[in-house]
Amino acid sequence: MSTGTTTSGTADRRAAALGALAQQTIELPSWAFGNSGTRFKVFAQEGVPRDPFEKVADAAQVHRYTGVAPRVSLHIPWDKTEDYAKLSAHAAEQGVTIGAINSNLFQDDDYMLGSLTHPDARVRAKAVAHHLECIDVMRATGSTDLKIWLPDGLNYPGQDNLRARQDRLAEGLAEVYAGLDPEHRIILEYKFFEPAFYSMDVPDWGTSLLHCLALGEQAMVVLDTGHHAPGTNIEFIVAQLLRAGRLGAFDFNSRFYADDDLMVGSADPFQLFRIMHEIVSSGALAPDSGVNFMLDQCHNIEPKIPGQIRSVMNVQEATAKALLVDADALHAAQQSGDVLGANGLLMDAYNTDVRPLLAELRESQGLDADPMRAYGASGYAEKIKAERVGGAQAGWGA
Ligand code: RM4
Ligand code: MN
Repeated sequence: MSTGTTTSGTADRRAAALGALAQQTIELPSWAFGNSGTRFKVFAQEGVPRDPFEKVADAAQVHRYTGVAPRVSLHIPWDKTEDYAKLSAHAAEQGVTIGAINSNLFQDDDYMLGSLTHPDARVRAKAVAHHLECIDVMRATGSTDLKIWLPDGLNYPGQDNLRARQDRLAEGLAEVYAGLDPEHRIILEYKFFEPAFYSMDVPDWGTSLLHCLALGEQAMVVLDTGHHAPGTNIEFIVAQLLRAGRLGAFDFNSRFYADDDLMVGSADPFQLFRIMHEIVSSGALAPDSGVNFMLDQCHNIEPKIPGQIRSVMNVQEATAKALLVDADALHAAQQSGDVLGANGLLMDAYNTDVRPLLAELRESQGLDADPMRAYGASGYAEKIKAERVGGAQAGWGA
């Protein structure tokens, strides 16, 4: 225990943490339930969903055992369906709602040299039209976030004009923005490399933020934790975007090397804690803060539903630890220049075993203290393996 931390203060923080954790929500990606892999191989798993209805049903299982995952993001056209209102009603029956609608600009031959930044006006118009279609999906499903991740970029210096591409992008985004309803937002993601290797058109938070600022109040930045160069101080970016009032969402995942899309909190739980500390200490955990906490992951070799359950639990653990930071003592230590005291206070919270606290939270909500065990015992995995025979499994590109 660091000096300055009192026992009654600890009990108060624990109680406050339970209250805040009870309000936390995490959004799940529909594509996490389909087959995925690397560019070398997509491994098929038994029982994988064949359509968006089955993906939503699987996502609902994660919510059922964790109690904190009430929304599912869709990816269009991967989750294209005849009747989105029907999909939305199906989600409601399962106890979840439709979250962000993700556009897809990376699997059409027309987009080889770009989408919203393409030199050809015909291709740019097609990319804009795709987003307007996604906005229609939002209207039919009650979704409020249009998530744009742009694969656009250049492989070779001189391949296209860097500035002209930014101008085209600004124009295209403005057309999409004009199609939003008042309750809608554009959330614009950035990524430093891949699929383009010389220069991405939205490589970093600064570029995303500049476009959002130009668009207006309904445009916010998405921070995908896997989309930075190794060693990047992500919590600094979180702090900066929160200061600017433009942190719209997270795409949580873990990375060892690049955009690995591994389970959040598995590669670097301390980084996740530092991110959540910025969130908690700036009040951005509150349900009305405007920050949508989403997962963007693929479970290539592990079973998908338990992979999502584990991920949700990892986010909860990092959040709980961040909520246990003694903010007053930390502030005092920072003000007095107590370097080791301040660092010690943060580490005390990080090193706390919060699993009993989360077990208590779940039991108070009528859930099993151990969601992994409860899901395992439910028989759902066996049921979908037996039932989902035939048809085409959903997967990367399908
Ligand atoms: C991209 C990006 C997007 C996600 C796709 C599947 O790298 O992270 O958020 O929708 O992958
Ligand atoms: Mn992402």
